[in-house]
Amino acid sequence: MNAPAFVNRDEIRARFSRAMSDMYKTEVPLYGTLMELVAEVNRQVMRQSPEVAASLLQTGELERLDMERHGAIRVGSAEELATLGRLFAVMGMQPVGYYDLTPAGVPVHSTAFRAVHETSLQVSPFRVFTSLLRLELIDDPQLRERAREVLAARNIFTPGVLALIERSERDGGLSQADADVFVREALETFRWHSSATVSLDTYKQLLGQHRLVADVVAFRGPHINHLTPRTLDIDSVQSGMPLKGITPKAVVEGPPRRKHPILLRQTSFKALDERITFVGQAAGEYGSHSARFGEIEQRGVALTPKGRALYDQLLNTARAELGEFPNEANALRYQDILERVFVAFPDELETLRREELAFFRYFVADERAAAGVKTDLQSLLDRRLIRYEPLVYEDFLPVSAAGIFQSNLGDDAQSHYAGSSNQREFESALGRSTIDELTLYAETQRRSLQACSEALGVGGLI
Ligand code: OOG
Ligand code: NI
Repeated sequence: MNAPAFVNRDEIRARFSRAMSDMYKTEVPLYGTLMELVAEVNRQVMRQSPEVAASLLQTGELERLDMERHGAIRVGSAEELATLGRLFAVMGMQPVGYYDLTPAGVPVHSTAFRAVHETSLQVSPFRVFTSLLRLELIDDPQLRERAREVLAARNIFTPGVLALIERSERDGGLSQADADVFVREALETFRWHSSATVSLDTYKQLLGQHRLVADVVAFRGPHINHLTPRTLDIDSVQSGMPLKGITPKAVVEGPPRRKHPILLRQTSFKALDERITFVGQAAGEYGSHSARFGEIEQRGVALTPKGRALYDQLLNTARAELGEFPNEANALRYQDILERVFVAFPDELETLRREELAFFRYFVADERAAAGVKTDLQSLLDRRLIRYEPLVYEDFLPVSAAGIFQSNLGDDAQSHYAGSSNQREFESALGRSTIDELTLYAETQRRSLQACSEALGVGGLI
């Protein structure tokens, strides 16, 4: 008997990401508008900056750019998180990183499910920022208990998807036919529902605790709350948004504009106010809820621990000088401060590399045998036998994520929580540990050097 032919997990993820995008386009038409704007700006950058186009071609990012996006969801219990982890594993997505949002007044902690190897990321870089609500931070014990009950009574997965997760775990993969059904059924978990699972009264109490508590507890499932395309020039998209009738948040999150982008810059537009039917409402009676919004991101080079420490230090300096949360009124001042402070972060690729501030991928530039050449990396670079390109950052930033949450929750949502960061608790809910993203970047860099080493027949590059 032949071994069963399983669909590659990367292929399932690519299909799922496409299906998710199609669903969200019909649910939130503004997302389609944003996609068009991003595609326009990206085409323009490619036309105007041949060096950017050449670099993206070398790393393979050019091919993945049009399908590149991340989504975000929020779940309410350990069981939901653990099952989601298993669902994402069917598509080759693993939990990378731990983000604690409580210091920023958002009662969740999070991880990002994504592919971890550069060849898988090349097939589909789809990521989902996934947050677990920290119910223990609800200070009213009665309401906390009520929220727990409501969450315990819901099932966010279809029986079909649960069966296929089990099958994939048991057999080691899914057949073509099963993969098709899996994508269709998995999508149901992320769908928007215009009816709540609680009364308007309970909803308002939950809202009184925190808008996020209401968003997670009052609905049938963890609706995808945004889907974010990747742009090559976020400032152009930011200024182009009003022309398309979209109002962006005042401040682009992350580092300032630079010649060589680092990490991640993000901007978003306000959540939509959507009509909701609550339990017990008469026909024709409605309330509303806002959760879903739009976001754009620009990705730059991944930083080493040393580079990341410098980024965090400079961001803190800029924020301290601003003296308050960035907002509409201080946006221009914040941008000035940020640009001035970040002058201390080198903006030449060779400096970033030599000072080990960022990760790179190395490529053979010339196949000629390296006979007689000293085989250390610097000599090979100097003789242009090897070249390098920035390794793109695949993850998220906690301060930026907090800013994205805040801008969509309104300023009234800036609560203060005494609870401490609790990665161990998050991982015990998830049922496994999260992967350290820095290790992944270091491995990709090392593999690229290894490949050069083998192709040129020289040792000692790593
Ligand atoms: C997630 C917000 C964080 C990002 O891109 O940093 C995020 C959420 O609102 O659920 O998506
Ligand atoms: Ni996002």
